[in-house]
Amino acid sequence: MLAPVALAAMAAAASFPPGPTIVHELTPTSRYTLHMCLPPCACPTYSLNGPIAGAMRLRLVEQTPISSRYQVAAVHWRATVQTGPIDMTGDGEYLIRYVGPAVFDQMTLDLTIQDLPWTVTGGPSSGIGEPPLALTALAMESPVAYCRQHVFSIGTRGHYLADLNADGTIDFGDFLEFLNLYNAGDRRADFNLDGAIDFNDLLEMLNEMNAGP
Ligand SMILES: [Ca+2]
Ligand SMILES: [Ca+2]
Repeated sequence: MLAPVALAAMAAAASFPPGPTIVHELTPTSRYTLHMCLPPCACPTYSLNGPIAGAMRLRLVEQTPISSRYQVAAVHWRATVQTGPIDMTGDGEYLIRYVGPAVFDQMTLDLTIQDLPWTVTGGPSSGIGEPPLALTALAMESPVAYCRQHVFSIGTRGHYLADLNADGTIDFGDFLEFLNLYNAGDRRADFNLDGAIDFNDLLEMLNEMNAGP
């Protein structure tokens, strides 16, 4: 049997209305490093590195007086290193904690990189805000496994998915813009990223409008 406190926590989590989806694009200074041949491998250690680009989506899913938890979804990043492109996809969470006047943030991502699963963690970034519309100098790394390690130094710029006219808010003007994109078959109307533009995307747009801000 679940304790009353646990039940209350579940009810609170279930009833929390999710916030609007924020699309975070990596900024051009974002870098990726892949360390190879780490111990216990006996080959000479070397590193590949290069810029990394792409996007991910953040959405507020839980808020308490001392923390905000954002679901991270649709991570689609491509690093370009000396041997060519390395694609990575995944999801995770972004947590902001308030301890007195201090603010801490942490990103945890479950990524698939070259067909292998990796958990990447990092933080804090600088310039933390609510909602997080920019992440600056966020350093993340994976554990060492398969004799290698993934290291990231990223920055992002965020905007609301539904803010199609880029004025910082979500309102009827964005809905009209969505209808234009929808009718034109523009891929920006593919809100659920399934490759098709259909009624499900329209429902997503309505959900985003209800979510605010
Ligand atoms: Ca707008
Ligand atoms: Ca779609």
